[in-house]
Amino acid sequence: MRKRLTAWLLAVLLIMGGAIGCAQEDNMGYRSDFSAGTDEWYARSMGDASISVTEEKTLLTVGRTDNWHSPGRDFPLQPGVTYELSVEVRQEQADEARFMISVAHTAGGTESYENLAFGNAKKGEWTALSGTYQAGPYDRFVLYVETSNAPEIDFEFRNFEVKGQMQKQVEAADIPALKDVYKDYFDFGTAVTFMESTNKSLMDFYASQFNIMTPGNEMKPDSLLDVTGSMIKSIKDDTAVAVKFNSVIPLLDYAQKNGVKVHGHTLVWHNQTPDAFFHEHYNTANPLVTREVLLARFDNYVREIMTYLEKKYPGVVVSWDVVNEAIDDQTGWLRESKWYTIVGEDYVARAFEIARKHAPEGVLLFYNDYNTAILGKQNGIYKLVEQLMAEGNIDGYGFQMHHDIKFPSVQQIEASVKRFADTGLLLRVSELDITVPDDSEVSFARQAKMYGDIMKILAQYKDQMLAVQVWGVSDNLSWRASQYPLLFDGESNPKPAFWALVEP
Ligand code: 9MR
Repeated sequence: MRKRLTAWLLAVLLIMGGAIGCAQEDNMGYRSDFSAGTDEWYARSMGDASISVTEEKTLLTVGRTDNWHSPGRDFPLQPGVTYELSVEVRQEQADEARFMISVAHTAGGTESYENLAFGNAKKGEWTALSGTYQAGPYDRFVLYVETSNAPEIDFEFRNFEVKGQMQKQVEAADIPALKDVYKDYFDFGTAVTFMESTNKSLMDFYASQFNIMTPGNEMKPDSLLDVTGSMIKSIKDDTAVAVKFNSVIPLLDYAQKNGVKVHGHTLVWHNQTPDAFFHEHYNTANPLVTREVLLARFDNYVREIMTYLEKKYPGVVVSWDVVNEAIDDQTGWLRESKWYTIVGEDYVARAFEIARKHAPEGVLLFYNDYNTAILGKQNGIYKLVEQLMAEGNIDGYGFQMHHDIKFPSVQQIEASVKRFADTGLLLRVSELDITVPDDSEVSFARQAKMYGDIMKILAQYKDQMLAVQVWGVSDNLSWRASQYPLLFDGESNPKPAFWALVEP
């Protein structure tokens, strides 16, 4: 195991992909050097112009005929992170020339540009430019140095610096893939957020391990419902709904291109649903809508979503959580929510009926909940699921399984899985994670044991169990990051829990 770990560590230490020369480059930033070559700077959009390293170890650009003829270099910037950028430039041909550091960024194959730092360089004087840049949701960033009013001058620069957290080139290293380990049992997956889905190297690593992914937030009503658009549509028809897909598109694109399945989460939930959805004309100052209007809105909402997905991403979304967490932990029956208030006791059944009406053939419909291993709650979930089965619109039950090494016990988990398996429904584990109090070896060993024990139970139900998904990959990106619940540490190294899943 140590050997495999070392191989993995070596692979992930290939940070920022093979820099040459003595440029100072690490996960926190970059400083140009040019003592051993152009250091991966290249002539970008340069016509006949060319770059070379001078005796003073600066990077010289000559033969330009346009302002954007400039040297550029790829940087693995991380969307959302703010960077400090600086460089010193010098030119000998104009009395004064205006310089900029700019970025050419690419998303979905389209390149676009921003100017980030500015300075006026007087003839023969080294001039510093500095600025900041918060990286947007792009999958490629090329930083370059250009002019804005001196298209034909030659210029040189030195000390190009970028400070801030870079993306690691996480590689599908020499470790087993969980999707292969469990290929005769069930799909193995994870949750993925928008930020992760825009990071190509991270996604490649995830796709090397997992064959099904759930958007962590991006298919919830607060992501998919376009409140302003719905408000406008509601002037004519208060049951009309507008939807938007911008935050889930990067994941759907990736999944489609790479043959990864997607599980949709979630059509109905008491959380992360804009209040406007429940009010007349989508205005929270107005009264609540009637049962009929809410159900008609939901019907339109589901139809819009399913139609779009089927048209643009046929076959990608294989299953949905139709309703999430309807049962209250205390009462063991339906929790208070706007859905419950407006529609009444049968809102879950109506949601399934509508989802069934619009779901493409073969797309499976799940009820999803947590704390299934706790008897009081379990009884309520079971009763609800039985009612849904009687109407015939539910395909399966999803156990979230947000656990802790101390609670619940493996026996409780086993009993709950058996009880739902006995209904004959399909099953999935939708959000598995197991918290520990600290990152000590002892805690990680106990965590690994519990992951392994749970997998041994789940494997017994392989005929009904469609997928097992962890709720995130690396501890630092988890919703419970301070309790280290996942399979990889913040550096993408596999933890004992990962190896326990490889050999439970
Ligand atoms: O992982 C999600 C986190 O990013 C959100 O802040 C949170 C807000 O409601 O929802 C998390 O996902 C939840 C999932 O949708 C339903 N089960 C519990 C998950 C963890 O809170």
